[in-house]
Amino acid sequence: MTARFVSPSSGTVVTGNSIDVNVQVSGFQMSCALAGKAPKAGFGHYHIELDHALVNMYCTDTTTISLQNVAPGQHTLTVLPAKNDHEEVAAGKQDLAFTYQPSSPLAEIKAASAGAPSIKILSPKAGDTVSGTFTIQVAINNFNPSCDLFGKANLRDDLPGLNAKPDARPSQVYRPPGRQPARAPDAGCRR
Ligand SMILES: [Cu+2]
Repeated sequence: MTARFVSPSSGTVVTGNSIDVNVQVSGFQMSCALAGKAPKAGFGHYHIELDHALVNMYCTDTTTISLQNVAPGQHTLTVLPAKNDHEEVAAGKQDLAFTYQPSSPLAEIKAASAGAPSIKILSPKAGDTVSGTFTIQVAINNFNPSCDLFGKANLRDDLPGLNAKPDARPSQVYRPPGRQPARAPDAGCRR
């Protein structure tokens, strides 16, 4: 199993606040439907890391990586093939260096003082019968889900110096799953 960046090319200078990547895999077929299931020869997905911290899993050739809370300078993107159970196949990975030189940097998202984080499954209910693909609805308490912060440093509310007021920017406001535009592996947060 291998995964390679088709684009961007190594050493690219990124002036926008996200990176569009195009990945080509070989030796397996991509399937997010099989993610989290038992490994099956010939199937899997790939992971992307930013500076060796996992951003997410992917099953399509193209995706976009947010540079929210990323400092200007040199960084590394890594693409790694993964089996259905998320075991990475290190022999098939590729590292790519890039420089982030934002022309209009994003405002940093800071820690919000929010109390003890928790999450609860609202649907399905215990004992419900489900089949095929089904929707999970959750209630989130005391944290702001953010896909843009995947793979970035943790924002802690237990360090007084980092405390800030909860920010109501759209990227941080939780939308119930019913209002999500499309189902995606990372649909549990808002871009
Ligand atoms: Cu995975």
